[in-house]
Amino acid sequence: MTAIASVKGRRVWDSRGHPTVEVDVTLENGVLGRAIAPAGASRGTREAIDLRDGGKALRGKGVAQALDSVNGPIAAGLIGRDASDQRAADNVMLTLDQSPLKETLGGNATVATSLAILHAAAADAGLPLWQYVATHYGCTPSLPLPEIQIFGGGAHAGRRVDIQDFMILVPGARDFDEVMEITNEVYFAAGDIMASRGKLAGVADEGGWWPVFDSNEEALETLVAAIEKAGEKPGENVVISLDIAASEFGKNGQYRLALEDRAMDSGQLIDMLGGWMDSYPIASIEDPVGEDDPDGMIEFTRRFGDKVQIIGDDYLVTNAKLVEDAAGAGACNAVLVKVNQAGTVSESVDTFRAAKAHGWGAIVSARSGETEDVSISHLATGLGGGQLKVGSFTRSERMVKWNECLRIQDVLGRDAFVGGTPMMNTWWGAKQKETA
Ligand code: 2PG
Ligand code: MG
Repeated sequence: MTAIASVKGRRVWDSRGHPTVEVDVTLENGVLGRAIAPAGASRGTREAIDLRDGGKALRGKGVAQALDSVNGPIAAGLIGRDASDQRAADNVMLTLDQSPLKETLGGNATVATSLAILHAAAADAGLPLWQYVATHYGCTPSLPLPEIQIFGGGAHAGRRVDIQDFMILVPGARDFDEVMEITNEVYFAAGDIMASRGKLAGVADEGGWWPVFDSNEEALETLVAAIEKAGEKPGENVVISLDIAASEFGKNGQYRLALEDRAMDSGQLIDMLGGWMDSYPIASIEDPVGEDDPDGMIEFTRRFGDKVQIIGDDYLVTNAKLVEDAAGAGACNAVLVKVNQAGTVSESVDTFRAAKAHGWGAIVSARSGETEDVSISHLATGLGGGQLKVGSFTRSERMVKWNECLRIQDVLGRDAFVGGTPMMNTWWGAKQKETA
C-alpha cells in the first residue's frame, strides 16, 4: 500500500473559458496523480451537483467553495489512506457528503479527486491508466468505437437546431486510424456542403459545425450528403448517431421543437423519430424522450429496442440504481457513463457493471465543457466499454482524447479495436448479413 500524502485543489479553466477544479493527489513516495473536472451544459436534474459560487464574478461559475471542499474536508479525510483502495477512498467522500446529489462537497470536487486518486494509484503501480483500470476492475481492455459529432445543436449551439448532437459511427472500421480518417473526410465534407449552401454559422461548443438549418431533418439530409461526398456509404460503413437531449425541449411528456414551431406529445415525438429511423441510417439514439417521461422511454424501447441502440444519459445520469430500474421496466438498452454525473470513479464503475449485467451497452462520455484531461480515453479502453463519445473532430479538448486512444493503440495493438457495444455489434452483424 502507498498512502496518500497530500490532496491539493487548484482552479484551472475549461474549454468554454469557465473555471473548473483540478486536483493533485501526491503519495508518500512522491508519485503524483492529477485530474480535472469537466462540466455539462445540458445536465440531468438527478446528476451530482457542479458546485459553483454564484454571484456576479465569473458569471457565477467560480469554484472557490468546491476548492475549499478539496483542500479542507476531502484532504483531511484522505491523507494516510491507501491510494490503491479506490472504493474506500471514494467512500470517505460519500461519508463526508451524504446528500443525494453531492451538494455539500460538490460533484466537481469529488470527481476531480476521485480520478486523481485513480491516476496516482496507476502511476504508483507503474502502469498506464487504461491497464491499471483493466487490472483493478478485472476487465479485458479494448479500444472503443468513437462516436463523433459533426453538427452541434441544442444547448451547445444557441439552440439553433433543437436536436443536440448529430454524430457518426464507423462500426466496420479496421482500426482506430481508419475511424479518424473517415471522420476527417466526413467532417470537412459537411463543412463544405454547409458553406456552399449558406448554412454554416461557425463551430459549436464541442467542435462540431454550428448550423443554420431550417429544420432538424435538414441536418440529417446534410449529414447523409456529407457521408456520400466523403466517398463512404451511408448505412453501410458509416452510420448516424443522435443525441436528442429531449429534456432540453420538453417537460412532462410535452415537447416543442422551436426551430419548426411544432408542439408534440410523447407519442408524436416517438413517431417522428421512428420516421427518421425509416428514412436515415440511424443506429443509435440518446435521450429520445425527456428524463421525466418514463412511459415514453419504455414505449420507445418497446418499438425500437431491437433495431437501435437506445442510450440513457440525462435519463440515467450514470446511476446504477436507475440502470437497474430502467432494465426492469424495459427502458433503454445502453447507458452513457459520465464520471462527473456520478461524482466518483467507484459509482461510475458500479453503473458500468450494472449495464453489462443486463447485456446493455455502456458508452463512456465527455461533457460539453472539457479540458486536456484524458482520463475517459483510458477508462473506456480499460473497462473494455466498446464505445467512446467525446464531441467533435476539432479543438484540442476533443482531439486530445482521440489522440490518446491512438497512443494506447500503439501499445495495445490494432486487434484491440473491437469497435462497439453489444447493440452496435448486433446492428453491424445484421447489416453485414443484409449486404452479403
Ligand atoms: C451530452 C453531453 C455531451 P453535456 O448531453 O451527452 O454531448 O452534453 O455535457 O452538455 O451534458
Ligand atoms: Mg446527452
